[in-house]
Amino acid sequence: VRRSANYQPPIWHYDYIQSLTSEYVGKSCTRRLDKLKGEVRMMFDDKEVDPLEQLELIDILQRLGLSYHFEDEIRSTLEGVYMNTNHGICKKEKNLYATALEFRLLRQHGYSVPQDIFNSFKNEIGNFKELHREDTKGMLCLYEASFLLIEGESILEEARDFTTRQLKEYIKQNKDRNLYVMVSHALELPLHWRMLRLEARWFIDVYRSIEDMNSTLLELAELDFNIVQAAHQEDLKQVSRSWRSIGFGEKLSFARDRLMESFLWAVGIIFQPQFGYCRRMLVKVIALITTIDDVYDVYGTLEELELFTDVVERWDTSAMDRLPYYMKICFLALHNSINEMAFDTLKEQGFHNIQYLKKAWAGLCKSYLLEAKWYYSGYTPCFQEYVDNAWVSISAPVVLVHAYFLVTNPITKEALDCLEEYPNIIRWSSMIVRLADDLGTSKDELERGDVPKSIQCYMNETGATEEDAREYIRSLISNTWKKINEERAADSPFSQPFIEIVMNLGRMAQCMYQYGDGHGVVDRETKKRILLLFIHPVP
Ligand code: F3P
Ligand code: MN
Ligand code: MN
Ligand code: MN
Ligand code: MN
Repeated sequence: VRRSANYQPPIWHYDYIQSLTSEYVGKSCTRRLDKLKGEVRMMFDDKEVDPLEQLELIDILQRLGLSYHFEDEIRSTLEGVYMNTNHGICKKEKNLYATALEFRLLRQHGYSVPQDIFNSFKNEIGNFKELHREDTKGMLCLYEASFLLIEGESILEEARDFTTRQLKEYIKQNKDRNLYVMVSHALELPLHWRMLRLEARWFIDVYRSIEDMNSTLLELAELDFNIVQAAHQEDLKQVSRSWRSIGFGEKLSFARDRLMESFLWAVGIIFQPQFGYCRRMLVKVIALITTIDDVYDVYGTLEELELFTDVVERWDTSAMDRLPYYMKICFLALHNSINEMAFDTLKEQGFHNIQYLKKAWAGLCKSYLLEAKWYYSGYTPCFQEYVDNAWVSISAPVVLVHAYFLVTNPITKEALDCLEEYPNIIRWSSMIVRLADDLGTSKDELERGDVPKSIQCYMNETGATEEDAREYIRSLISNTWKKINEERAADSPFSQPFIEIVMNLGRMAQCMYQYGDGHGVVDRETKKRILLLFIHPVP
């Protein structure tokens, strides 16, 4: 007998998606946008402004989701700041806020700034000085900065713990409305871990009510958000046409049909309008993953799954005959979709990448199969054995291998060799996706019948309670971010845009599973987010 997951049917129908329209297209829009962009550029040119104001401008542009328009200006401003502050050693000793802001922005942009610059805010016995407790703005800024730490940076760890405690105290007293909103938002998830588009949408509303806000920045942010949304709607329409022609919704009705939710993942990974092709291909990859995952986790028998895995490894349509009908549909759709993407890469870049793509898919299916075997034999692996497979079975490596080819030009031999071995940064990001997914989905998965996930493996191995196990998983996520912070500053054959994508995938997972299974359960938080990002323009 086959299991059933009783997944909700999709709530975003084809006709609805095709009917989406936006006013934010056309010449008059882009003309206004260009004018506003020009005004912001002039703000960077003003040499009279003090460096702190420059840093604040960069921070606001980033939070408003606008920084991608001003990459050159931001780079050269930070270069200047870095040089002037004696390689990151800040002279403004007394101002915690300015020091923390400078530290965060410089590290974000790849400068090496030592954690020691925060020593001057500590007392003789090495604790953060109590006098800073009342400086909530400074506390908040230090809190956000502390998440750019790498392993072993104990000053930043202390800073994170200290500021977390102070900010929690502040929340209880609730003084200034705007600051309260910022603080509680930050405590929920730090800026460094947040999905960019949702953060931009949230911050536009916050910024609007800030007393000394700059109306040019606000207008630009609103307009740009809506223009980007219009571009996203076009991507969505295109990809929904191709998803409908694949027809999984009809033929594989046991599986989740999650085009719109897959689109949310893709936008979390890369949102800039000029990357439409990359976005659309990633949506397809993620929607395919979602279906095939259900074939393994829910519907297929072990015998069928062995056959399917073998066919994917061979990547050969002539091996399909032995598959049941639903798996033929599934494999041929996968094979054709991925080969089509490989063809596009060959055409555009002169490079044939199918061996890399199919290897990634075969790796995913093998990891799925191992989990299925564990399930049917009632086996509970120890925690390490579980995660050694689970960072692959979460599918993040497949997504990232595709993403690499979709954003890289030229493709280099060096990067390919590195990609084949799955470099650390891909492993860490995948680990975050896996752990976040387990926190959000394992309860339902176990109820419907699935392998024990990280929480259960840890409990089984250590005898911990579920709450303790969850706390442990959360601390692992936190630690894994430190490793990512370290890797992304290290020498690497990958481009900055690709490294951003790798981090964004981790961020997107923490967003998707923030309140439970946001990918499987479609009508709660995820629906609200989709409305906010893709359907309703900023008023
Ligand atoms: C395979 C799935 C997901 C994970 C998706 C991850 C992406 C797109 C990077 C949604 F569709 O969830 P699920 O909880 O069933 O994965 P699992 O590996 O636990 O079966
Ligand atoms: Mn699953
Ligand atoms: Mn699975
Ligand atoms: Mn073939
Ligand atoms: Mn799961």
